[in-house]
Amino acid sequence: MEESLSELAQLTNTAGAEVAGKLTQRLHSPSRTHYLGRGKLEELSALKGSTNYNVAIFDDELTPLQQRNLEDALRVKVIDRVALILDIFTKHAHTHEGKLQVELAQHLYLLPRLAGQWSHLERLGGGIGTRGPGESQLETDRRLIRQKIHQLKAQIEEVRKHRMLYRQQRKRSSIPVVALVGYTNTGKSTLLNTLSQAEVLVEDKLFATLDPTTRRLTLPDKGVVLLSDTVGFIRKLPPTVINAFRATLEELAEAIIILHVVDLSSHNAAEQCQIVEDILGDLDLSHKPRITALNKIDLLLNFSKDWDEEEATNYLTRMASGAGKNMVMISAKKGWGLTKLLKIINKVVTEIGKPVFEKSPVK
Ligand SMILES: Nc1nc2c(ncn2[C@@H]2O[C@H](COP(=O)(O)OP(=O)(O)OP(=O)(O)O)[C@@H](O)[C@H]2O)c(=O)[nH]1
Ligand SMILES: [Mg+2]
Repeated sequence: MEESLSELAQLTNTAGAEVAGKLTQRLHSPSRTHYLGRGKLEELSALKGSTNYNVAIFDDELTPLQQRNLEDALRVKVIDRVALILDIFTKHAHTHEGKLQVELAQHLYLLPRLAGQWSHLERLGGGIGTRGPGESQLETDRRLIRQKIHQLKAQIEEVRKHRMLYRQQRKRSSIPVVALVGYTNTGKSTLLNTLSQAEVLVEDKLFATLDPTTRRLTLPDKGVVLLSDTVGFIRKLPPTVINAFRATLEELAEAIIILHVVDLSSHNAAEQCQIVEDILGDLDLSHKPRITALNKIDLLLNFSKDWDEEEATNYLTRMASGAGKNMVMISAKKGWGLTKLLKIINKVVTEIGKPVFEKSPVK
């Protein structure tokens, strides 16, 4: 929970807000009506006096009922983790495709939530034989949103077709694609930059990259592969949101190798790996040949910390497994371990099939 919350704080900063404080509660299950228990809710409300917060962000998906009740009780804007992530997505989407996908994700998120927005008006309408203004408004809103979703899907379908053509072209030129995947902020774009001297935006922010970028990479045996960078993964991202990014994620399906970038300096590295594994499984990509790059090893050398036995053992076990097959420790920032990484990519490409020697004209 602590880790999830500190990640939520990072997301909050990335979205441009400042964390005024945090509050947690151990509950058997969240309250159906208010998410928090009554005492906690009062505590949170009282905190407004000392911290002056004007938004409350919850680390779980809230139901429309919970959100509305919380807003009534706290008199501030209440959002949940998914809404926060969508907000960041909106800020970071730059291409036509990226924007369409984010807009679709937002509308898919909004649709089931609309139900709550007008129900207080419905209550006022009495509901017996009368169609309150709220209800018809709700129907209109729902219809508009469904129409919009329909439109966006059609537009994204166009983009997909275009991409498919482009992919077919690439296939004909038979340049293998290596796809970078990993938890957000692990250093995928940095690695792409260092390896290809490309200028992809690198930021110490979550979801710096939303739009896929592809660069050409020459291997030690002079073979050529395309290295593609795409959206990072994160915990608690609902399937509807992941689905909205299908066009982008389809790039992964075409890759012959998945290059998984892990932030080894993160104390959550193991859990982040598991989340990435799960999402790869959902996307039906678990079977793809895999290379694991354990990144940010430069940070491991100088961070001091009071280790306890369990932490130390877990950590060292993780490091030791780095000696395994197709796994390499790197520092994308410092350029460490990249020769070995390129050798491994070369080896796996050769194992899979024909290495490509000719330099074909590719964007
Ligand atoms: N010290 C150190 N920092 C690194 C290394 N690789 C990346 N970083 C830093 O980690 C942060 C995130 O790097 P990005 O390359 O943007 O990460 P990403 O995986 O592309 O992140 P998203 O696009 O947000 O999913 C940046 O501040 C980088 O400078 C490394 O090897 N060592
Ligand atoms: Mg990136």
